[in-house]
Amino acid sequence: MNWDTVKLQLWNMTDSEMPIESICYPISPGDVLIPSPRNFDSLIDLCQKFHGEVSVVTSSEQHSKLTSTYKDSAASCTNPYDGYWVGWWDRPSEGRFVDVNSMSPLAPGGYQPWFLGEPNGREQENCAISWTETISNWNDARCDLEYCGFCHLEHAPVFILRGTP
Ligand SMILES: [Ca+2]
Ligand SMILES: [Ca+2]
Repeated sequence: MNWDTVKLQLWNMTDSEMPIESICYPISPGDVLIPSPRNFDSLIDLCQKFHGEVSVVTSSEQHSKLTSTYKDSAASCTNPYDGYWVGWWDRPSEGRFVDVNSMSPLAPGGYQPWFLGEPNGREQENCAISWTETISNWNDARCDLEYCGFCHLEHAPVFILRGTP
């Protein structure tokens, strides 16, 4: 059969226009959870592909919000470890945690709720995560471990397929 010339006829069908929102919907801009674990470099790459950047936690309000979003989606994150990337690292300069996007250090009095004794990983652990289960404090973890993370998107070119009614 030559599919270029074939004619198909559909019976008992009606066509109708439907609003795109009924089929899929855009994710709101802001801190968008990437619900699959990946290492920190891979999260940076992915956020850039979405024309955004890694979300950097800078306040307790934002921290609570992201933690609850993460917990709501923890099943789809299937993290091998508890926690999510919070956007601070000391890879460029050991012991000096900076915002991964701007490379700015934490302002005096800024929000960075390390767990007691953390950060403790010296050159081995350079990327900060927030735990979420029994405590929500931060830990410096190895950057090559896989955690879920968030991208900060001004525009959200990500759609969730909703299925047709
Ligand atoms: Ca370190
Ligand atoms: Ca640590």
